[in-house]
Parts: sequence; C-alpha cells; structure tokens
Amino acid sequence: MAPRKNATVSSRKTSAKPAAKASNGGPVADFDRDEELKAYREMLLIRRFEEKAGQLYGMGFIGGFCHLYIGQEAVVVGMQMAQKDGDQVITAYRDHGHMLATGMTARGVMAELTGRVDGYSRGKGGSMHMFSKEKHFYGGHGIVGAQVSLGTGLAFANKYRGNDSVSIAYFGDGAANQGQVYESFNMAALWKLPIIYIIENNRYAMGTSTARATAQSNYSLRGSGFGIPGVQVDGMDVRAVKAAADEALEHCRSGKGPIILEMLTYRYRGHSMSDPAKYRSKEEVQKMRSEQDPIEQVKARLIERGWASEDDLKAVDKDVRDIVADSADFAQAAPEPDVSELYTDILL
Ligand SMILES: Cc1ncc(C[n+]2csc(CCOP(=O)(O)OP(=O)(O)O)c2C)c(N)n1
Ligand SMILES: [Mg+2]
Repeated sequence: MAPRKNATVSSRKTSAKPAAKASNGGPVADFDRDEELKAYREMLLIRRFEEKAGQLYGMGFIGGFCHLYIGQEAVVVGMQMAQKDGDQVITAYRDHGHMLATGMTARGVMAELTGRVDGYSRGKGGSMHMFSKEKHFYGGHGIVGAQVSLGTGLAFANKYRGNDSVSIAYFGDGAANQGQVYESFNMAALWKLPIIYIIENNRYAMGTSTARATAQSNYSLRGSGFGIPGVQVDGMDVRAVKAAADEALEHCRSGKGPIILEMLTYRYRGHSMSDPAKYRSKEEVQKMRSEQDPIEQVKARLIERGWASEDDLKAVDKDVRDIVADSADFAQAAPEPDVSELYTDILL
C-alpha cells in the first residue's frame, strides 16, 4: 500500500546533493512530502497510543502484561509503507504498533487492552493476543519465537495457493536464539517460501543485553547456514526501513524464497510495565532519544525542507492525540464480557 507519489512535491527534491544514507551507511528511500508526512503521522499515532496505554496501565485499567513499542516505531511503519494488501503480519507480544500500522483501529486495540467486549478478541485476549483477519494480522504471541514458525506456515499457505502475498514475521534478538526459528529457516529455504524474517534487534531480551546472550550478534547472518540472505538495516530511520522492505518484498514476490532483515532499533521503556530497566544507564537511553529518535528525524527533515511548519506538525499531533483520547474513552465506556462468555471462543 505504498502511498501515491506527489509529482508536484517530488519535483522539489534537491537532486544536486549526494544521495542520503542511513546512519549505518545503508540506502534510504527518497521520500516525497506526502510520504514523510504519512510516516510522521503513523509513527506519532503509535507513540501517543503507547503513552496512553502506559497511563491506563498505571491507573489499573489494563491488567496482565503490557509491552510498549516506544522507540521502535520506524520499523513497522517503514515496512507497512512498502507492503501491499494481502501481505500478512505476525509478531510477538510487543504488538500494539504492528496492529495500528496494519490499520486496525485504536478503539479496537484499546478496548482489547482494557478487557472490553469491543476489543479485537472480545476482551479475552488482552495485549498479547489480538488478531484481525481483515487486516491480515495474525497476532500477538506470548510464547517467544512461536510466531516465527506460524509465520512460516502462512508463507507456505501463500506458496501452496499460488498467490503473491508475502508473510512478514517479526521477532526479537532474544527470540532469534530459539530453536524453532532455525527449523523454520530450514523449511523456508528448502521450499523457497515467501517470507521476510524481521529481527527487531532492540539490544535487550528482557534484562539481558545481546552482548551477554549471543555468540553471533550480527543477526543478519543468522540464515547464512541455510542460504538465506540477510541485511542489517538502520531501524531508527523509516526511510532505510522502507528501502530494505521494497527490496525484500521484491525478493520474495519474484520467487527467491526467504530473506532476513535485521532492524537495528531500541526500546525506550522497560521490557514490560513492571521493569524498572536497571540493567542499562539512563545516559544510554537518553543518547538514543536525542540522537536517533525516529519521529524527530522525520520532523527535522520536514521542517528543514520547508515541507511543514512547527504549527502544521503540532496540528498532526493534536489530531493523533484526539484519536488516542477517543480510543481511551471508548474503551472505558465499553462493557466487560459477560460471565456467560467465560468458556466461549477458547480451547478446552
Ligand atoms: C518460550 C518462552 N521463553 C521465555 C519467555 C519469557 N520471555 C518473555 S519476553 C522474553 C525476552 C524476549 O526478548 P526479545 O526476543 O529480544 O524481544 P523484545 O522483548 O526485546 O521485543 C522472554 C525470555 C517466553 N515468554 N516464552
Ligand atoms: Mg529484544
């Protein structure tokens, strides 16, 4: 669902300048004004939604686990900007951003977080277990690594049915050390399945840093034993993610089989709401926020190029905050599931 190019605006690009590069030297997509604004808005929606979810959790409106995606927004937004309708998304428990990026409504997600009947799983799945057939979102999985095998199954179904949809399976640096990931890689490579494995390397698995937990910390190489190509991507730069996504989707759709994208990213908040994040310094978090924040990067470009003013961007923020506030009001006003629903929609 790549946004339409705006001919008038793209003609204003400064072609005399050397081509921009991501912070790791990788390529970036050449966004026009509409694309920058779209990326800004979508990432801001995720950030504001997560901030609100954090608040509601603190107030006791959300129970159980809740893992916020703040800091990692460029990954799902850049991917989604390259996808087309029908491509499937599956991820772990840090999933609210993925859902919003696929176009699932803030109301439905917030109602699920607060355990209400109007939520995507009728209030019985919570933060980690939401699905939307219409938006091709297959969850939301609490078992670390489980979604990698399921996502491989989705890719198998695409190949079997002969459609040209691509399965996009997200997992973390910690999950990348799980055995079933490699069983999945083997089958995906053997059968040339159309799947993009996205490793969201946010440097920590709960409180364990990648340096302490992994022998090969270049996760893009993790498929090499199976002949699966991999690329390291600046996951804080939405243009770099979009560029990598375009290539990876083309790779899959042209029948070349699986590919790995390692997204170099960072989560600002603790692992879950109960994590004070004592295993890293405040300075480390602050450095990422001030130097590489994905939203601030887009904002700076929009202003520098004269594509938006501070006031324009404040108006976008207001709009997004209104959507999020409305979702919270909607969720709090919705009823909880009836007791008679206790045993429906579950496997006994
Ligand atoms: C099979 C399994 N083992 C352990 C856990 C406990 N656990 C939940 S999250 C997590 C860390 C995963 O980290 P990572 O894959 O890097 O994802 P992130 O939280 O950073 O997004 C662990 C060990 C689990 N849920 N499932
Ligand atoms: Mg991690």
